[in-house]
Amino acid sequence: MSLWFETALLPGGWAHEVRIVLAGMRIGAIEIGAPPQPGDSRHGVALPGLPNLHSHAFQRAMAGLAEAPGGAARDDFWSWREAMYRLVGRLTPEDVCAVAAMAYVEMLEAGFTRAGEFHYLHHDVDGRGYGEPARMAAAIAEASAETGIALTLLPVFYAHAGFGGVAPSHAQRRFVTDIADFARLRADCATTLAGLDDAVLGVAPHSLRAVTPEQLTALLALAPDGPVHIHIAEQLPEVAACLAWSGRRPVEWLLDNAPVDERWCLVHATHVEPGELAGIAASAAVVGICPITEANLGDGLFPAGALLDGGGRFGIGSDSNVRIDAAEELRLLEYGQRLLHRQRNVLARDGRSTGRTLFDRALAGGGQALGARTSGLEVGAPADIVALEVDGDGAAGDALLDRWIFARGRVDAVWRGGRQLVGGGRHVAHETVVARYRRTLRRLSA
Ligand code: NGQ
Ligand code: ZN
Repeated sequence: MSLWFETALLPGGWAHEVRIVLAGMRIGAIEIGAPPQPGDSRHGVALPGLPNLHSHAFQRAMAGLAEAPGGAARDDFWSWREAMYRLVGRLTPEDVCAVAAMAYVEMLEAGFTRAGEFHYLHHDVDGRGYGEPARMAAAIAEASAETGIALTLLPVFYAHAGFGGVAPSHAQRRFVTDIADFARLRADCATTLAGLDDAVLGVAPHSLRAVTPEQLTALLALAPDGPVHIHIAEQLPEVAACLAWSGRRPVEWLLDNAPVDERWCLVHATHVEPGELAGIAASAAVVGICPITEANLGDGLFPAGALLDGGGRFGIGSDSNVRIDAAEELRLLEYGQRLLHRQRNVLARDGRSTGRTLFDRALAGGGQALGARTSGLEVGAPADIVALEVDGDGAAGDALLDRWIFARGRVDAVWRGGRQLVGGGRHVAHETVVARYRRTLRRLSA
């Protein structure tokens, strides 16, 4: 089976008339300047699939449903979290599978080929563990298998409601374990993932709010390799609480007290000072920026230009999944910087266009953060390929990425592990997944 593209973004740059010969799940050969052969599937622009480094799939069930003031004196991240916890109180494993499948279909249709699932909804509605500890993780794995998206599962350890070991609230009962239970849960997750192609297992201390320093050390001992993800410095009250607890800002504390290196993904890191930014860059960790969610929740703007100036790395995540769109995440990342600095093309680097810089960095950073390092479309790599429609208007090279991200442009087809999952912009299981998702939402809102 071979695919033929008018043009393709290869690790060495743009190439024309590119045949990609599939060898099972991988790329077997790449021919450049080759005419299409009879039987080749012909397409426009080939890009490597993007990693989505931070998702809470279940939150797709409240997308667009928390956009009216809820009666809190101040509607902000924390009041949104109350609404999110109300959803958490109701979901069954079947619901989670249906909602996650919807989110993963939308991710694939947008050009994401791997999801980093920051998974903390572990227990039954009464807060007790399921008979099978990783029952909820199995629902996530099932949604991944059904939709075909590659999965990096990040089982989350959650123990406290605030810095200094504050007891968890009732609303957090479905998340909470001790280290021994978490070790069993994570081992069960490994078994669950064994049947899933290219799956990666990591570990995720939820945040410095939810985990004590001792627990953080114990978690790292449980997971000596693989990705380590943590939410950090997303909200100013979190920075203030961390300062009150330790005298250090969250990122500062983490860099001083944990072996942060290239395994790590610092999710958000919105509120950082120059010294912290330099520390992140020096550690080779990836910053997990989630522009749509950070805008939706009123988090603030991460200083992305300064990160790049200091040699730092980033990837993008869809986080709350309020809207799932890879191009839009990249666009909003740049637009936030433009509005802040009153300049244009703030994140363009190395003499390349903004779209190209954003895409290359998000590809490399996302792959690193999800334990699936990639330099893109090359022989031996997984055949994770996104085809954009061609407009036939003469745009070429980086302008194709710029147009996809900033102007107009649609994902036409997507292959993940050599299997075509999206054609004509639609996932092969779109209808069934949407129908089941709607039934699930009707039941949840009844
Ligand atoms: C989460 N989401 O775990 O889903 C969090 C909210 C918290 C974001 N931080 C809960 N965007 O951080 O306490
Ligand atoms: Zn998150």
